Amino acid sequence: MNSYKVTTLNDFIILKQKDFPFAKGELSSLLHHIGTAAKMVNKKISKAGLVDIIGLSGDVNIQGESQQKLDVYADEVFIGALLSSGECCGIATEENQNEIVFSDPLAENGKYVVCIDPLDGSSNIDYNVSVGTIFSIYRRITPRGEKVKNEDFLQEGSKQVAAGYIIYGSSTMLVYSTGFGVNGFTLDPSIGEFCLSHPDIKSPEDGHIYSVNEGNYLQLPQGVKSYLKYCQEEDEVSGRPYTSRYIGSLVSDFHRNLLKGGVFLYPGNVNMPEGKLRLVYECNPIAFIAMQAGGAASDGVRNILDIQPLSLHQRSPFYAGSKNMVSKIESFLVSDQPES
Ligand code: AHM
Ligand code: MG
Repeated sequence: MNSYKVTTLNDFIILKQKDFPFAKGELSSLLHHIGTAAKMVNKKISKAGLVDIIGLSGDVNIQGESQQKLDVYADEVFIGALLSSGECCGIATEENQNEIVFSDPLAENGKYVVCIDPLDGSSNIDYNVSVGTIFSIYRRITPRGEKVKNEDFLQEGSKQVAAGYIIYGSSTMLVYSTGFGVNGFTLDPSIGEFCLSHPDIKSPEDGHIYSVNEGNYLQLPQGVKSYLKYCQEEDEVSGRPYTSRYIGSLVSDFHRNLLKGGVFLYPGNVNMPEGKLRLVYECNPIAFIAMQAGGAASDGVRNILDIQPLSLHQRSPFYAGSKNMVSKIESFLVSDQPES
């Protein structure tokens, strides 16, 4: 085999398009633009300690959280890239209260809407912790030629046409799925291309890692507390105690568990009954990837992808990763349900 054989993200997107005889290349173009924006954001992040870009921008986003300068930059880059793709008629981002409806004549006709968290985990960026971008692509509901509406962005996760994430880590990776498995691409900085490095990712059905912010322990539901005790108990057969790993950056925590086997938990707690993570920007795309890789994602009771979002910034308890581990958590949470 030729060791110089490389499949770039763009080669791969074109190759996959051939599997769909009626595809017109619109989704391919959209994914291509996301890849380009990711490279721009990556470049800026890699210089974060060198230029005056880390730290707060002074603005506060609609959820009352301080915006980092890089949040603002990433938000603008992804919006610009999607607008110029001509295939996207609107975008909802975690940094903006309302959806952004593109009024450019080309974009207005675009077939897709995108929901995106442009820079997740950015509160850690001053400390050189890995961060990520998380995205979802949906087919618009309103007819082409009309302006898209809020309901175009409030579709169940099961309607996602594609989803993925970019992890700006020790290397930068783009992982995505169009509903036919999951593939991962690593950015080769020497050629400036994402290259296929993790074809057809499959998540182990079981794992030995649990990832949760244990600082919230006292506020957690009893079922989650019992599950954590189960993870810590000794049992040779199932390989417990499990290992606890928590970076506090969803994409990084999820990505590690996806490859090694494990589960990520962000339960509701006394102070935040629905937890912290946003259904539309964070839970749905990560759940899509988890399931496409053979894993699972739940709010403790329901498959995340079956939840009808009611508002753009809605939060949801979130449990995602290896299939058997997610089922186990659900079995612990049954006892927390009020009797009917
Ligand atoms: P953000 O969207 O404001 O960056 O917050 C989301 C991040 C996730 O990446 C991470 O899983 C979680 O917040 C960590 O929260 P906590 O610090 O409460 O453990
Ligand atoms: Mg986020």
